[in-house]
Amino acid sequence: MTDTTAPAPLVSIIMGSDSDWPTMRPAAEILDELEIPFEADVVSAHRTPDKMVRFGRAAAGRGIRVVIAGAGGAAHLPGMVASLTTLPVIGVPVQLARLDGLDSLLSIVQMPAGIPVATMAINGSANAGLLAARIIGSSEPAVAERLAEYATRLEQVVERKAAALRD
Ligand code: RP5
Repeated sequence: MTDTTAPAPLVSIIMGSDSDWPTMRPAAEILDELEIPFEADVVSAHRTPDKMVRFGRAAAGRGIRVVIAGAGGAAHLPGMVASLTTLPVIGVPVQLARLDGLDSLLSIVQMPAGIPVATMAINGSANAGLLAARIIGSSEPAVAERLAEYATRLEQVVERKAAALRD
């Protein structure tokens, strides 16, 4: 049954295959931690092209503010979705067994002028979650505040580790 009390998602995490989920999960974990409602689904540029077009055209109207799109190999999903919406699209190159993810990175990063995709590092989905949060935080002070707290916690972890090293 659909939970009608759940807040509407602001971020959509899509990926070319369910096999991408372990790589994309850190984006979901970051958004959870920052209390940003999100949704996650498999949308394939090649295997479910009609679904991709429907998704891209409807996302903004459904209240989505940022799309995070992960794909591996011939990774056309982020660029194709960016061509179907004016929402910011963050691409995550997923590393597959061959070519070390370089194929995914290059096929996402080399967009033609006019259709931007913010490309993360290979398997860099945690930063995709953080970038999505920053985009939302630029107009929502509560999210910006949680991002500042996240940065402070990160700093404390690094300092604790450095102290342990010195002891
Ligand atoms: C891409 O093909 C997906 O994004 C995935 O990274 C890759 C392999 O998909 P599976 O064969 O594991 O479903 O479209």
